[in-house]
Amino acid sequence: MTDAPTTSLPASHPLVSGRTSGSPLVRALRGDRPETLPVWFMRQAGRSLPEYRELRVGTAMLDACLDPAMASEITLQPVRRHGVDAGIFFSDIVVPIKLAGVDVEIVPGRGPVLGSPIRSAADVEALEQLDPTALAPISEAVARTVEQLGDTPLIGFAGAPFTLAAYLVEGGPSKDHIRARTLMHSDPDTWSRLLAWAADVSGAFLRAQVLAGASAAQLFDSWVGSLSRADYVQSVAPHSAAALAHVADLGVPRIHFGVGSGEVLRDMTTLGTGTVGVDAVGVDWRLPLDEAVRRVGTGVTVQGNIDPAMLSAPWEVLEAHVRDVVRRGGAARAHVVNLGHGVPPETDPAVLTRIVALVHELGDGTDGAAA
Ligand code: 1CP
Repeated sequence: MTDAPTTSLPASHPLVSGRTSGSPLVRALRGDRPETLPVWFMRQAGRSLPEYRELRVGTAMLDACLDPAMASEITLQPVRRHGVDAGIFFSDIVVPIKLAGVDVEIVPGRGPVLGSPIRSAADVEALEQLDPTALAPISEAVARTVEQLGDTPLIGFAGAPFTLAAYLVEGGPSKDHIRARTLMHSDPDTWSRLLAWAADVSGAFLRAQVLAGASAAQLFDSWVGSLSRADYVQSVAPHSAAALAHVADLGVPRIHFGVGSGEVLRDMTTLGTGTVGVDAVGVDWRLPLDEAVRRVGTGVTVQGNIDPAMLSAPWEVLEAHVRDVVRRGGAARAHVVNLGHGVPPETDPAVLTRIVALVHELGDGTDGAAA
């Protein structure tokens, strides 16, 4: 195992007190191969669980995120049910934007929608800084959750500046993020100031979660796949690096995930610099993990990449796929098993529980048993 990095976390933090520092997730993120592979699922907290749907009745999504008792309970539900190796904090990438005063709601069946999109230099100028005291409900929810999780680590997360900008500029979900990419080229100065603002807001959100007890931090750049490599390196990666820099002094393992990221996977690993800049890189379902390792090298842990579409396939088909993912992940220094993107809402939760049991039977993933 690599040495624990230096940290300015409080002594009571689970990574420092030792509660989570020896967990399979943290060990794998730091480059070790624990006896059993860690597994968790993006979007494990949410719509696939009946207990989630029941609890959410009558509460709007962002209100649920800002209610510490409810956010904590929703975070814990999949950990109890599936026996996954980590909780992911129940929140949303637009929560810190809302706390900074932006008029945004999450519309059921659609996603984040803004009252008015941010498109001009004046719009960006008018954005306010996030008052750190506004993050109190987040810190409280994380602290409550970590208390209940015991030795199981909690993953904190935030949206990467580009993915946030895709919502801010478009005003809601969009297919190819055309308006956002146009702004990047037509007004690079406004673009850069918008992404710098988003990096600060996301970075503060991430830092609050880690200080309150999260043992890992994941940056979601879900829409990075719509960018060319040149645009990513020049106009996006430095801002993602700035967002992650908010937790650099804390020594918490950092995961960088994107969808459709094959062209930029190496740059997501280096954050646009010459050397590895994160502990783990999340890979979507399009790229086999051994090919991902060929692209990013063995200086970083890989996370992924069960195809979410396989969750509704017959078990024999899914099982063979999971075994193949684990076998290919054997090429990496370490592997955190996950999906290639989030759990689809219609997924049968029993299937997720079964995957966890299977992965835990496959040992450290390198003994060929998975073949
Ligand atoms: O009513 C509901 O249940 C709303 C559905 C929902 C949920 C459960 C949304 C709206 N957000 C969430 C929670 C959420 N969002 C989590 C919780 C923890 C977990 O993973 O279990 C996380 C990590 C996110 C992050 C998030 N929000 C991302 C990045 C991850 C990803 O899936 O790519 C993105 C892109 C969003 C925006 C968003 N929020 C909600 C939706 C439906 C969307 C996507 C909309 C679109 O397609 O553009």
